Order: sequence, then C-alpha cells, then structure tokens
Amino acid sequence: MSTQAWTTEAIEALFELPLMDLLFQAQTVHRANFDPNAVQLSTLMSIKTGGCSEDCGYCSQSAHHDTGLERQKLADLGEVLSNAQAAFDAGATRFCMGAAWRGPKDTDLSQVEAMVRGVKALGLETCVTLGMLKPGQAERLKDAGLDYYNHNLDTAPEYYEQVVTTHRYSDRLDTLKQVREAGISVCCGGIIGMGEDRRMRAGLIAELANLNPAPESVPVNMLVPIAGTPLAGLPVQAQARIDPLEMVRTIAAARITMPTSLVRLSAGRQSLGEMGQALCFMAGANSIFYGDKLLTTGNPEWTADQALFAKLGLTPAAVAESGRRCAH
Ligand code: SAM
Ligand code: DTB
Ligand code: SF4
Repeated sequence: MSTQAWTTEAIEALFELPLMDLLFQAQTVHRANFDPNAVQLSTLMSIKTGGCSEDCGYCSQSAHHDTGLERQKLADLGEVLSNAQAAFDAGATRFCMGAAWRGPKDTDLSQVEAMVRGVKALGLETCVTLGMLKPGQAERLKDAGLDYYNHNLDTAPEYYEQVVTTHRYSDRLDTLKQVREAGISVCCGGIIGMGEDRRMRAGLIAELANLNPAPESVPVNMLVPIAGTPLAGLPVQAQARIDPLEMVRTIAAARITMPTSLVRLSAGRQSLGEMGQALCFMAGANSIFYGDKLLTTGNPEWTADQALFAKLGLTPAAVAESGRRCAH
C-alpha cells in the first residue's frame, strides 16, 4: 500500500523535467517493479451502447450529443462469451465489458453477473465498467467473480465540471470507495487532450496516486475527438490533438507515482503511430487494449499490434494476477 502523498506540484515538476531525465526515472522505476519487455493485453467489448443519460463532453454514447451512434441494448450472454473466447484465443488475459449507463439497475446487474461468471470460466480476468454503483452492487459483482471495476476520474477535480455536469467528482470517488471496500481491484485513469492544462494533468495523476492504495490498473487515454460531442468542437489550439510527447510525459508521471500499477496505454493509439507508442512503452506503459475496436471507436488491428510487439521485442504477458510482478 502506498503511503506517500503526492502533491500536484511535485508531479508538475516531473512533467517539467527534460524528457530524457523523465524517461530515465520512469524506466528505473519500471524495471525495479516489472519485466520491462512484458505488456498485458486487455480486450474491450461494449455490452450496451449509446443512449446514456450522462453528458460527458467527450463521449459518443451520451444521449445529450448527436453523434449518430446506433444504440444497442444489453448484449446476449452468448455474444459476450464468443467475443471473450476470441480475445482469449488472441492472447488477451483480461476481458473488459463496458455499458453506457449512469449506473446499473438491479435487473441489469443480474445479467452482467452471468457475463462475469461466464467470462471468468474461460480463464480470463474480468473487468466491467458500468457507471456509478449503488450500495450492495459492488458486493454482488464480487460474488460473481469480478476481478476489476473500471471507473475513471478522467481529469483534475477543478476541471471536471467543464467536462461533465450530470454527476460530480465526489460521485466517482464514492463508487471507487465501494469497489475497493467490496474487495474488487480498481481500474481508474483519465483522458488527456480535453483542453486541460499541464497542471491539471498533474492534478489528475496526483488524485490517482493518492487513492491509497493506488489503482491496480491505470488507463491513460488521449481524447478521441468524436463529431457531435462538445469536446470535439474545442478551439483548435486547445484541442491541438495534444502533442504525443505530452502523452509520453503523462505515462511517465503515472509510472513514477504508481510504481506497481499496470499503466495502460489506452485510447489514442491509432493517432500515436509506432514511434509514439514505443516511447509510451519506454515511459513505463505495460498494458494496452488489444482488438480492433475500443467501445465505439477504432483501435489498431491485432495483426498490427503483433507486428509492433515483434519489432520492439515486447512479449504479451499476464503480469501476475495482482497486476504486480516481483523485481528481479
Ligand atoms: N459509463 C461508464 C462510465 O462512465 O464510467 C463506462 C463507460 S465510459 C465510455 C469509460 C471511459 O472511457 C470514460 O471514463 C473515459 O475515460 C473513456 N472514454 C470515453 N470516450 C472517450 C473518448 N472519446 N476519448 C478518450 N477516452 C474516452
Ligand atoms: C478506459 O479508460 N478507456 C476505455 C475503457 N476504459 C472503458 C474506453 C475508451 C473509449 C474510447 C472511445 C470509444 O471507443 O467510444
Ligand atoms: Fe455515459 Fe460513461 Fe459516456 Fe459518461 S462516459 S456519457 S457515463 S457512457
């Protein structure tokens, strides 16, 4: 359990380091805690798509934005299990099921429990992201065998209401607390490139690192601008398709402040290209979403990732069940 409280200032100072110094520090921490050439693979599936009551400014699935996305009701168990089997066969070790809900209704949860049981029986780690939980729901998921719950803080607390107005940062923290108390591992990260400044990026990393314990998995997403969402309409200079090197710095800051967490290079890999991704791995990313689709947007093809791993000498690996690996 981490006991050190990170200040936003200290993390901002990491961002300000010369890039080579930052990368060296991140690599040193990474190598002390993980096999530096092993990358864990998670595959995503959208089990309920679109029509969400929340107004998250980046999201294709919000009913508040006209993104032209086709809504889909909760998937059948059979479809979920065949996708999970395909992910397993392709080398994924974790299967993450995402639903566009403010939070699950108790009746929905029964169906998700069956999915969790079925996916776990295939030999995969299970993860779901269902929005905010009500008391008792995390325990039900735990009993069904859920390993991870994804619930992102997304940005710094002071910027959150510029991005979302239908729920609060404190609601997100409350769900994370329930997940932790139920004994489920936490997957929690955020998005960069939403018009926030560097101090806010440092503030997000501070929030994550200080959750105490830090999340076992930390997905770092670059905004995928989606036509029809408020954030896709940011002024060009703010959006600026955030400099890929800022993604590298954010990953390095996550690695240094959360030394034993899996840091996932998440949305935005298509726009980073091979060189950008290589730098992210160098900065300490040791997990990716694997499969040609994220939830509603594209992701590199399996074959493209296999080719990249071969070029970089990376090995797909189950990085221990706890998400941790001993130093060697
Ligand atoms: N409804 C649930 C929730 O909000 O927690 C689960 C699904 S939500 C789509 C999961 C996460 O995906 C968000 O918290 C956000 O970090 C990420 N995400 C969604 N749209 C994105 C986009 N356009 N670009 C980058 N990340 C995005
Ligand atoms: C996370 O942090 N990123 C994933 C997962 N958790 C659920 C989702 C990325 C979504 C990107 C936009 C889309 O495909 O809709
Ligand atoms: Fe709904 Fe989640 Fe999208 Fe927000 S991020 S609109 S809660 S699906």
